[in-house]
Amino acid sequence: MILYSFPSSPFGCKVKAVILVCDQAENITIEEFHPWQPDAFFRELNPLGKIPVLKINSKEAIFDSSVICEYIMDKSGNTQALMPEKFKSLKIQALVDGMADAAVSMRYERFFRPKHSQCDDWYDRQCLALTYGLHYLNSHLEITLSQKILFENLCVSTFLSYIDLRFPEAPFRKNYQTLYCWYDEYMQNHPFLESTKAKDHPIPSNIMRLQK
Ligand SMILES: N[C@@H](CCC(=O)N[C@@H](CS)C(=O)NCC(=O)O)C(=O)O
Repeated sequence: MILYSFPSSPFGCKVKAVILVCDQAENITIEEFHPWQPDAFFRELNPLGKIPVLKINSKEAIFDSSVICEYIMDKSGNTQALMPEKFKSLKIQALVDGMADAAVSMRYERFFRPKHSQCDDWYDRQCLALTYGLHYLNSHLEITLSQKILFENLCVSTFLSYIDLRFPEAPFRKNYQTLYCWYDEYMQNHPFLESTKAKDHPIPSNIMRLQK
């Protein structure tokens, strides 16, 4: 199987953590693909043009990250172990994916959109989703997260690595200390997850640029 992803993608990092924990690294090759590259072949796999995508055989590919994670957990027989309280896990995933949508959108707004057409109101609205989400996790930590290898914990840890990477100046570590203490302890307890952190990576030169 081939996973198309990019090292900085928070959604891709979540899938990579599940691949590792489910011991599937030998069965899945990771291919770097930036979603803003010319994409005729890629749209055949995912009409939405988004990463991550898991090509499971010569004809079939699955997306999005939530479906890919369930597919890997299911096929490797790990669903019950990683999601003993399935709807709790899925709720946290929905929250974190929504925050990741907001954070990626903020990044695109500032990085891909030309300065003169950037919209501060749009950016601020995405930032609200991100900060309310962080606040929710920070104040419900006892009932949402633990130090165990569970799907919801992997969703949050990989997402926070993306926030550290892309918003290093933001006051999130200062404002949500309970959450970040949990995160730092989690990474210390599970050093093998270091490789699942979001990483900066040179962007291919042939990506599409927004002109207007
Ligand atoms: N709901 C999707 C979101 C994936 C997503 O937004 N990926 C970003 C990269 S981190 C992307 O491919 N963006 C390209 C685009 O929006 O056109 C998932 O969970 O897989």
